[in-house]
Amino acid sequence: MSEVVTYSREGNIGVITVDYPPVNALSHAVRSGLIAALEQGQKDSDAKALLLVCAGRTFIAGADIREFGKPMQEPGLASVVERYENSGKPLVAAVHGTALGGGLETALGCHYRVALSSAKVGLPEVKLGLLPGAGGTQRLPRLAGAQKALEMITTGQFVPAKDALGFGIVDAVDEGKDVKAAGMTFAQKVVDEGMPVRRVRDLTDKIAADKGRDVFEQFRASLKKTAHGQFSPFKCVDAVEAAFNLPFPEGLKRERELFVECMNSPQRAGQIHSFFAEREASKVKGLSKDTPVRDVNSVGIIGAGTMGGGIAMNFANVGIPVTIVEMKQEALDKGLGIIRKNYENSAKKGRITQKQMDDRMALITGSLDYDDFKDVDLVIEAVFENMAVKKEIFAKLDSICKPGAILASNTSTLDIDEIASTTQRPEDVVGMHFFSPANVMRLLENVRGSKTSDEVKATVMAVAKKIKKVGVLVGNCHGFVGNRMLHKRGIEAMALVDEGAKPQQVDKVLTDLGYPMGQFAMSDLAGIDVGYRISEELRNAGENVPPSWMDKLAEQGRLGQKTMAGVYKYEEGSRNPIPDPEVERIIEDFRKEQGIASREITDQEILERCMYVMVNEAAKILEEGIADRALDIDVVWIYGYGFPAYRGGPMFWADQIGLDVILAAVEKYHASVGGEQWKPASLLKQLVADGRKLGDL
Ligand code: T1G
Repeated sequence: MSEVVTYSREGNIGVITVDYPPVNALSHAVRSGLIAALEQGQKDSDAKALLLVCAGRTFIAGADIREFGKPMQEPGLASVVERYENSGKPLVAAVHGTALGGGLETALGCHYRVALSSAKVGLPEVKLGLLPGAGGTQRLPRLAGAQKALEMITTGQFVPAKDALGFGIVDAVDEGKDVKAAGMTFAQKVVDEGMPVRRVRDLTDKIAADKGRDVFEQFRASLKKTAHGQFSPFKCVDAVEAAFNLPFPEGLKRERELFVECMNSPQRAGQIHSFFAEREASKVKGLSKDTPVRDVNSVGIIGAGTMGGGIAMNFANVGIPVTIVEMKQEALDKGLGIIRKNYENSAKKGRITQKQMDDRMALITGSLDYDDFKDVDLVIEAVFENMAVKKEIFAKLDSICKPGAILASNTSTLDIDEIASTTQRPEDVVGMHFFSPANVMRLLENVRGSKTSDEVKATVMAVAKKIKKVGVLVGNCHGFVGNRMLHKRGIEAMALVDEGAKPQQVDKVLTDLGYPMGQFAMSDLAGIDVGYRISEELRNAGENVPPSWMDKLAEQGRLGQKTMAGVYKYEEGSRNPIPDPEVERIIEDFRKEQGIASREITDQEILERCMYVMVNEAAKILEEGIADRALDIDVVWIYGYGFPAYRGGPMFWADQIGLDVILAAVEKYHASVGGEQWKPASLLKQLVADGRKLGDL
């Protein structure tokens, strides 16, 4: 008998129990154990019905992703599910936690499903570049119909038990906390009432109702906008459509063909890398998992601007009280008003209830007095990027906050050690770099200073998890990891336009790669005045910052979306960037002023110069120890800048391109332009020489 799946009988119910921590994933051992336990249950003449239940935190959460890419060992999951569905005895699945992917598919192979009200179900394979490959695309529509099946399978959404009941996916919801008791009660009911073996594959009413509808074309059209460049979402639609066009056995075959196409796609490799990278990044290299973590039960925020307000919402959303301090009542009122507006918008869209909004607003207190920070566990400074101002603030915090309070800065580029130097507690000072909009973007770039203690590092990583962010711990340098690489890309993007490319050509190369928006559309979103002010400050400080056509835009008041004109123009109420001939004229005049003869520039050159310069900079970041692993950089770019998860992140993508190819290009550009920008990273050269990958780091 397998030790991960056991069979026992209680009364006249045979109980099949899966116990394979952490999430009962369907490893080979579990699949084999499921077959063995089913066979025992079939032979057990005293068992009049069978119950499938899981130990631990959740019902089966899916196929064992760690097995992907390795030779599949029989029995495959689809055959396990088929054996369960063909059981001569009624089979009940009792679901708790998250029944996902192959887990839900296994439950759909059973004849009845009961779920705890706290449970959720889903088919999130699409998030791994796959599709449900064990009958989910054929069975779910037979219970929930075409529309709901397509929604669930193309988005991978988790559906709460009560909704699943309404959709027909589960047959009963139990308000208790004991999933086995819930399962036993339902199984006993099946026996006592003589309820039949009811195979999902035989259900036809939902298929008949939706046959011939054009819902599939509608989904394909909408996916063209939302799943730009992705492969598996479209295959999901094809698979579900087969349930309506083919008999069940042929539909299963069609699902299998499409699943194999997805499994063989480079996008599957990228998405699974992203899945594990996100989890690995939360385990800081060299930081013991037993490092003590301080309690963070109250938070102070300095600055009620866009960032401060967004940061505050993250804490209120998880029930942590927040005090926001501003200098002036007017700024405070404005900031609190924006928070309220954000919550009202979410409530209007049904994302939160009015009560949730009221509870969250009640957790946020405005103040003009720093003394209100004296008892908080964590303070996050979110004022504008000026070192002198930040140093003054931290000196003040140091004198007010209690011992053990963590003092964090949301700075996006500035030196954490210099900020910490104004306090008597540098070990309690850290960077917590949120990404705008802070209540939406999932990345939290935690920046360790040279004196930041392990406890504080562990605490801010735990805070990231608590506020549902993806935390990455990085080292202290100008721009840390994300913005340091972005800065290099920005230099190349600007140079490419100087040399003859149009802004929209550069942006299209980046959006075709899968970014949600290009370099210049991003400038318009952030505001061109932000970069202009920084350049002017540097020039006034005597730095040599060359003039740029972007400055001309700022000087003409073309600041981006907020003035409906920047690099692009915008129609009233629209964020859609429209190329503007006026800007092309400004750029042409600038080229003439600078004596630049413009030339045709290929998309390939744009891709190489925008992306390879970042890969080279990332190699420098790794060799300097600013990032511990290549996967940390992948996570920063996926969750901070929208780099497509289906390409695995810039490091995973570079390994797929080939570091030798990238190094040759870097050396070519270095030969033509020289300087630091393209100086080949020693690490890159070493990896190529050793035949290793960035992913090996
Ligand atoms: N396989 C292997 N390991 C998994 C796993 C899986 N499916 N899911 C989670 N883990 C590990 C994870 O790496 C971590 O490990 C630990 O469990 C806790 O996870 C045929 C082909 C279930 C909602 O896509 O969404 O079925 O770091 O930190 O935040 O059609 O994990 O502790 O060593 O995420 O509480 C479909 C993926 C697979 C579900 C729990 N299923 N997992 O979240 O914990 S494809 C999925 C999740 C499939 C079939 C197809 C989440 C979770 P470690 P965690 P969590």
